[in-house]
Amino acid sequence: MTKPVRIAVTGAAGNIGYALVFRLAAGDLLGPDQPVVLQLLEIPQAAQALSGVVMELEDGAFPLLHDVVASDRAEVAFRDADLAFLVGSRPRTAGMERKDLLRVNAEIFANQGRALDRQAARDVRVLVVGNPANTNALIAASNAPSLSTHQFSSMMRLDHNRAVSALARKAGAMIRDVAGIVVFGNHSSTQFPCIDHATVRGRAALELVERSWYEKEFIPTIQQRGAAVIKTRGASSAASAASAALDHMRTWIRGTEGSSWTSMGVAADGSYGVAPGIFFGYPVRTSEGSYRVTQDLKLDEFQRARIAASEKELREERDGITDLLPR
Ligand code: NAX
Repeated sequence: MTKPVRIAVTGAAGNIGYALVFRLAAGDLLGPDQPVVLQLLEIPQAAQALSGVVMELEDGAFPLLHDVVASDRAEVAFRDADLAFLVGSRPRTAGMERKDLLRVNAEIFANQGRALDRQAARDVRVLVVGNPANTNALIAASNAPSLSTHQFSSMMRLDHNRAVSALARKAGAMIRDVAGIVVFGNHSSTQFPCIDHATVRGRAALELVERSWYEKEFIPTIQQRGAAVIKTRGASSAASAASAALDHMRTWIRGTEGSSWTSMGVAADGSYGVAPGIFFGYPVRTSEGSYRVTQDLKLDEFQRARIAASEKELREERDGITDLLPR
């Protein structure tokens, strides 16, 4: 039998975790011939809820689900993990400042980085979803010195998918007709969803939609989409976030196939004028678990200003947690 792939999911009893684990068990990430072991991490207060998720996974009778491990210890959940989805984090509670939230979550991701360093498969691929995702990815990677920073990434794919879908709807096209979108920067309201290089059925997107729609409607709508979902649904994005997490990991493993690039939060390397030291949403091409920042895009003043604004925010986030960055 094919050796199962070990997939760790943190925050597995939360909203996104609950949407994600059943799709992983059903083979939506690795296909119908690849068995999986799910290694689920929760905090002790959510242990009972996690037991309920495990019961439902059993009741799903998923042929590909070889085993399920449930734990409140990162060392157990990350043991020999080939892939890790770091979803679990603390939500903001009443009276909590953004910087307090950053701090609480920074400590979680520092611990999880250390546990991955000790326990995970040496070629593990780690996707950070829990917010602030880019800075949490930086912290986890920095606390895992025996792994490469290139084994860590943060999720911009939900923003990317939102942008692709909004452009397709505006242009009266199908999702598959849209290429060349990138979401630069932070997974926050400073992000820059860029269609300057996008095409729809091979034609430049900006020949099909008005510039004013792009600047005044599209960009703010994508930046604020998470808040709009909360307002409308009464709960934050969960199924679409889980779906984007699968898309992100699948593209990373399988590759972008020469077509276009995707958006991933990865270690800044000077590309597009963003100095190292933060995780930044970039256009990347992927192949078999590696990625390369696409260098081909020409930036004008409009694009550069938006990239700089998001970079500034990420540097400020970093300034709040520098003591948790050992390398
Ligand atoms: P929930 O609050 O429903 O679930 C989070 C779960 O994580 C809870 O069950 C909690 O017990 C668990 N948890 C907390 N600390 C933990 C720890 N130290 N180890 C393991 N588990 C822990 O949130 P949910 O809606 O699932 O969202 C999860 C995270 O994704 C949040 O930080 C959220 O802001 C973030 N998001 C990121 C997105 C992105 O595009 N990068 C989009 C969606 C989402 O907003």
